[in-house]
Amino acid sequence: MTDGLRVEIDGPVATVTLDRPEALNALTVPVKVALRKALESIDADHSIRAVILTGAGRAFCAGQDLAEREQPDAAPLEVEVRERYNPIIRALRSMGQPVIAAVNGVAAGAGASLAFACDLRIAAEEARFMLAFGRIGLVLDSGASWFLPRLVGSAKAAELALVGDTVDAAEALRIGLVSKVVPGDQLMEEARALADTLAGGAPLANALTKQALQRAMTIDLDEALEGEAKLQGIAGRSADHAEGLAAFREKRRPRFGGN
Ligand code: T3D
Repeated sequence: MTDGLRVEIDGPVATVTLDRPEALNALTVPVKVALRKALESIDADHSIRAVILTGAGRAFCAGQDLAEREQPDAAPLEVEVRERYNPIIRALRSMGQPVIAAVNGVAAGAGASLAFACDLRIAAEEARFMLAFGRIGLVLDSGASWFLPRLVGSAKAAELALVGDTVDAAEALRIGLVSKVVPGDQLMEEARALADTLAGGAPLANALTKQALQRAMTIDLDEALEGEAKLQGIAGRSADHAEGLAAFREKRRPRFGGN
């Protein structure tokens, strides 16, 4: 536990909450350090099988804390991005568990990037996305330039990044930025139900599926086909696959052990 970040583990689901509601969960150095550590420690804990990332109060995350940025001892932007933001994005992508962004309110700047880096995004009706970088004379960072065209296509990505319009939840659903929109008071319940479904799946297969989907974004069909064959070989040798087959045969729910 750190000021500004809460991690709650309930059975196989970890909920990571950005928790500075008075500043719309803007990201300070201590929060970034704690978030990276939390993600790395969740990745190493094989009892955790799904993760929810959300924000306390009315915002998901307003991006970099701009008051901190103006402090005389703030690290140069390039250093901050390379050493503090990028490792968080890499941790989100490489962790074995699927990560759901439960976007409860505004996601701006690097806050939007955090949501984009998650495997799944569901949003409250009050949620909105803002590529706020340009408004303060900055460029996309924390993976936004990579994720956005892949999520919504290059034309829409250019419009969002350059014009900087705010995308409300309904539009986010329409353009494929989120996969579901629910009333705000149902968001965490929905996120938990989704996390439970993911947690009931085979952990190794989930981790390998994550790998396959990420790799597919940068390779051609032949490489993807070969990659799938290799990953299927690994999954096929797992005890979870044997358990899945046994459960099917015995007409019961599988009990995956994660190996
Ligand atoms: O290290 C680096 O700098 C590199 C990394 C850069 C990546 C980035 O994330 S750049 C983008 C940074 N974020 C922004 O530019 C967004 C700034 N915030 C806003 O534009 C607005 O707050 C929102 C549109 C997100 C929400 O507007 P609204 O009207 O709903 O709320 P508000 O009144 O503006 O904010 C409420 C409080 O949160 C307010 O504090 P106060 O006056 O009540 O004491 C406001 O100052 C604070 N707050 C909001 N965003 C930030 C923040 N405090 C610090 N940093 C913020 N980013």
